[in-house]
Amino acid sequence: MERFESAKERYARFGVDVEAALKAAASKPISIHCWQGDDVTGFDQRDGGASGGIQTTGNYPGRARTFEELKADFNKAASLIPGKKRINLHACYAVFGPGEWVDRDRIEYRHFAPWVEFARENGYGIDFNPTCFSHPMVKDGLTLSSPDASVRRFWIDHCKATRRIANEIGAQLNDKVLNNVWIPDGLKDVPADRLGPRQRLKAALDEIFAEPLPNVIDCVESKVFGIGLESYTVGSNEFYMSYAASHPGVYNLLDNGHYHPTEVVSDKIPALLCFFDKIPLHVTRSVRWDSDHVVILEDELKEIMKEIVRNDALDKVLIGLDFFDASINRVAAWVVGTRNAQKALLWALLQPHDRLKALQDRSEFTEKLVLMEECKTLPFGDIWEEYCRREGVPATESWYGEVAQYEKDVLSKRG
Ligand code: RNT
Ligand code: ZN
Repeated sequence: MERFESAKERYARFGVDVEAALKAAASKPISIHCWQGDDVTGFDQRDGGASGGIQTTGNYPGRARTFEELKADFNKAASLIPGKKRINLHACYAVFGPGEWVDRDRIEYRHFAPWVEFARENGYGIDFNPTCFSHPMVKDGLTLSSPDASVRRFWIDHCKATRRIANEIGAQLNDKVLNNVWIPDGLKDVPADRLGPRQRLKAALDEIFAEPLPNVIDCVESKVFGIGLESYTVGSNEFYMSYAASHPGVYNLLDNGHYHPTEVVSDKIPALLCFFDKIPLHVTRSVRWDSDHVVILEDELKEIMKEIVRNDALDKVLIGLDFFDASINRVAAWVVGTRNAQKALLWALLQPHDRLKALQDRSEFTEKLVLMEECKTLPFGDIWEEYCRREGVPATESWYGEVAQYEKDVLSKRG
């Protein structure tokens, strides 16, 4: 407490209101992806496992295999993470009753009602995603852009079904639900036709988004390439950015693993803020490719959060996470990555943005640099620990003891 009070004073000297920062951090939801818990496997395919340009690597024991296990693991992780939480669900996590199964073009709200119950019990929001990968109807790496009309039909019907489900989830929780369309479509080798697949994708999206659904926030996620699809991606950045810009109500989701190595999402946020009232994010960490490593507290993550905070965009930028590592304890991976997103958010809330902006506008670049750098060594840790205490979660690395115990008691007993 003493350390917190003195840290608060040090920040106050820079004009930073620590109490306001703590409040803002605690009220900004982060959408935590359910798929870290089971390596993007889902419940609806017999031979589950990610395919379609994405890959999970590692075989750490204890993967969640059922709805019950995934819920338990999610709650364990959530109990060690401060802040407001949403669950980011994929359609392949449909919960079927005994002996029941329908394919993805036929799923309905009732297959997700158990998730809504879980969310309600725990005070979580929900976001949703069609699962256009890891399925036999992905033909030659293609879904919505396939030249085969029956393949396109299947995935269009799937995406339409997910929008209706998302809308009903929103109605049940009295909330808006983000529904994110990502497809793997691409080609391994030099294309003979780059335009045709994009025209087919555009027509498919028009059909998918035709039905107005008041509780859904629609978005599309671009990508630069996927494994096995190195030469061409149908849903490229330019394609989806233009699609979103010309289709009011459809937003462009930025995944920071989906751009060329020197492009940064932190710079894209203020560009899009000039044109869009919402920007959904997938926060991840790419090591040499879109590898979806666990999020760590690195400079670009802080920079992303700074752009959200200093542009007053906490209500406009929807923060979601997208990483999956099967080489370490999956519950710990969730906790590390999400605590880091929370840390970066709080850190950004504690920077003297107004002073720094004024210095930039007066071209006082030397002082701006000095101030920015001095702020980096303010006693952030003392504020973070107080934030965790107020949120009722462990303030230090002691949380790992709880995960280690859970591994011993629960995870290690899974076959
Ligand atoms: C893939 C995209 C996509 C997926 C999830 C599982 O490159 O990032 O968002 O990771 O939908
Ligand atoms: Zn993503």
